[in-house]
Parts: sequence; structure tokens; C-alpha cells
Amino acid sequence: MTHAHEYAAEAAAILGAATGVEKHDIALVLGSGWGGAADLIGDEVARVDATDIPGFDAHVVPGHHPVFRSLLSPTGKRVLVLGARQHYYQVRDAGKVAHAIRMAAAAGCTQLVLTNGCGSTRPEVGPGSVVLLDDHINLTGQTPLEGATFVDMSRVYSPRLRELALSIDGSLPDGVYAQFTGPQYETPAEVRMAAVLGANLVGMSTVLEAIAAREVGLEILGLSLVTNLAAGIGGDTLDHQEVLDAGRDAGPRISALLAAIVKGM
Ligand code: 8IG
Repeated sequence: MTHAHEYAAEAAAILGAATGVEKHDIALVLGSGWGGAADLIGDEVARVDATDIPGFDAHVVPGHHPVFRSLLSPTGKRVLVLGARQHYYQVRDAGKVAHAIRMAAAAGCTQLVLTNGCGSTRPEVGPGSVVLLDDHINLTGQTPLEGATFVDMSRVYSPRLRELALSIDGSLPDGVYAQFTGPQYETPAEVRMAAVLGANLVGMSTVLEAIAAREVGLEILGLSLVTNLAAGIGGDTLDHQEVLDAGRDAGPRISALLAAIVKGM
């Protein structure tokens, strides 16, 4: 075990003691717009300040809450809500971005739901659309992996979990997500580049987490909420308030979708 994985195991032990839940089953990362979903997924058993767990620095971004919640779902699954996503643009260290994912695996999770808010390169898949990730492109130039760690990335997003999501909402479009480092949004030329490369969605999260999750064998479901058309695709410029508004409007609908999916996991 590398130092990074030992540190994550230490964090998981402290999380277990703080929540009173020794083993979790499903980890959930709630991105922009997805914050309300936890309320529908299960009863809250415990709540822990992320800053009480080793490796989670104090930080504040509007729309993000640095807290871990342990839920009990109606089907008896233990769900760990990782409300402390550390974005690459905040910590500038892919290993820190991976820490929560590694902690979740060390806490017993075998499945991971990654959600995000992002921009769309397809005008027909506009704000309010939920997209089921089927692949990604790492445009960050970074990796959370250390040394000669050759992780297979042929099927990052579990075909089985994608089928499950489609059985609940067959209208969900597929998409390829490209992670930029941010925090600036893209230029129109960068969005055209991403689209030429095969990206349908552009964002600032998810990919580095998915890489870390595959290293530890987690089965991943990726769901994106389109909060804006990417720069140059729509007529307008982008602002953070637009993102927050789109998230708020879509909240109840996407929360119900996510709760139904988790129930089937
Ligand atoms: I929400 O248009 C959200 N996050 N990179 N581009 C990038 N990240 C985003 C965007 C976007 N919208």
C-alpha cells in the first residue's frame, strides 16, 4: 500500500468511529445542483465535519458543503455522501482530489456515484438535461496515480449501472465528459477543441476522481447536470449565478432520479 492509500485508510477508520458505521456500501459525490438528492436517498444516521477527518482542508465554495453524511437507504444500503469534493482548481494536487474516493473504498464502498454540473457542447442537450456518462477525456494533464500504476480505463463507467439508470429513465442521453482544470471557464476555441476531440460535456471535476476510483476497483456511475451551454455554443457569456440557478431549478427532478437509481443499486 502506498502512503496515499494508508492515509485514506486512516481517514476511513476515523470516519467509521465518528459515524458509528463500520462499513459503507455506496459512495456519492454530489456536484453543483445535486445537493438536495441526499434527503431522498435515505435517513441520515450521522453527519461529520469533513475538517475533522485527516486530509480534508477547510475550504468554501458556494453550493458545496464540507460535510460527510452516512445514510441508511430503504433497501438497507449504507450510503456515504462525500459532501467535501476537493476540486483540482482548489487544491492543485490530484492526490488530494482522490483522497475522499480512496477513503470511501477503504470504508468498504464498492460502488460510486459521481455527479456534477457542467457545460454542454450540444445545443440540443441544454440546461436542465441530465446526461449519463459513458466515457471521459482527461484534459487536466494530471493523474492521482503514483508510480507505475497501469489502471485499465476501457470501461470506466459501469455498463451495468448505466443499464440500471436507463431502466429508470430511458430518455437519458449518453455523453463523454472532458475535465479541464478550471477555475476559468473555457474559451469558445477550447470548447470547439473539446468537441472535435469527442467531448459532449465540459467541466472541472469527475475525471480525476474516476481514475482514482478505478484504481481501487469501484464500480462507477457518472451523472452530469447540464447547467449551461459551453462557451460559444449558446449566444451568451457564462456566469456562476447562471450555474447556481440552473441547479436550483433542476434540483427536485434530478434528486428524485438519483434516489430511484440508488434504490436499485
Ligand atoms: I456548472 O461550462 C459548469 N462547470 N469547465 N465549463 C467548465 N466547467 C463548468 C461549466 C463549463 N459549467
